[in-house]
Amino acid sequence: MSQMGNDRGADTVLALCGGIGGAKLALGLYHELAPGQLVVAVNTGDDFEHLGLCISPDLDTVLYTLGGVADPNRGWGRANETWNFMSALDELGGEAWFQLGDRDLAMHVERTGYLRDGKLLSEFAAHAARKLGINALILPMTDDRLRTIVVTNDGELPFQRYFVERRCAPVVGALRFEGAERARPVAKLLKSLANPALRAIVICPSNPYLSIDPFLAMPELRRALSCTRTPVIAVSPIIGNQAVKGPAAKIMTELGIPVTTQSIAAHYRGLIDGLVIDATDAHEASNIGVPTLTTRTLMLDLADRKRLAGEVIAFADEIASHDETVRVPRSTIGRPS
Ligand code: FO1
Repeated sequence: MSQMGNDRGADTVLALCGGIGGAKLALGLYHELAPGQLVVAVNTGDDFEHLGLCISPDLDTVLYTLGGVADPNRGWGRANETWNFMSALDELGGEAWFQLGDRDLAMHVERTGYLRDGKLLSEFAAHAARKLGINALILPMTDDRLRTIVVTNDGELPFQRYFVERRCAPVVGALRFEGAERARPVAKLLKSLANPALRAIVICPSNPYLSIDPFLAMPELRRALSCTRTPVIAVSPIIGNQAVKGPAAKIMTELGIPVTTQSIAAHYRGLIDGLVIDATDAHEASNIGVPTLTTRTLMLDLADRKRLAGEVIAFADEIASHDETVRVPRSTIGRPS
């Protein structure tokens, strides 16, 4: 199906997304918006080369989720998967720590072929989205090489070695985003951000340190986010001092950051116009420092995803409707560089 609707600009919503939590809200936005009105930019810091294949886990999670073929239990990979390749690889003593299902393999083989032919990751994403019948613009955040490196008490680990092979066990001291200084956001992402008619920018409830910071580590993207007058709304991935899924709370603790929604707001300070927090954390709302929407942010089913997406868009519209003279352009506020 056509992805051309996204060039219209008006009523378009841009979601910055990484991982499973992000894909859930992206799916809600996809259902709530008219066809062609959603642009999803996806973290590529988790990408890696494995068994000779180019793997883009977060991109695939978004493609499979919006394409309706994601495994509902794992959140990553495809539904109705079989694992014959992995079993055979394991028998041969191959590297079986990263699970590649038989169906999922097709995505990696096709992508690897595209990239070997000199095509771009963004071209492959558009092709895969079209083949999966997705009527939204799905963009890797960059076509350049940017890799998340986790600095741990056990040395520096490429992201998937930390996340999957080591099951997030090593203690995190810092995160590095190799290549970020030189990486350029894909042109369609910059175009989307520069569009004065863009309705909202949603930072999905993805891990801020692992999934969203790779975006912000690209100087051009951070600058573009700083300059936009479109409302930027983040959804907190922390509920009641715990991460909904994944290692966010563990990493925050190891980095000496209190596991609160206030910390999430502080992390995005100067970048966001509003934060969406869970009702469990309502007591923190008065100390957030930006307008706050308190609601149920846990997304257990499609109805939850759609409802939260609708509320996030309405919250952005409300912020946009405030007198422009009252809204302080964020580019004039001190921002972390
Ligand atoms: N996550 C795991 O915990 N174990 C795996 O073996 C694994 C394999 C995998 C293969 C393809 C893919 O697209 C995702 C996969 N994931 C796996 C998920 C992935 O590591 C994470 O969801 C993200 O990188 C973090 O957002």
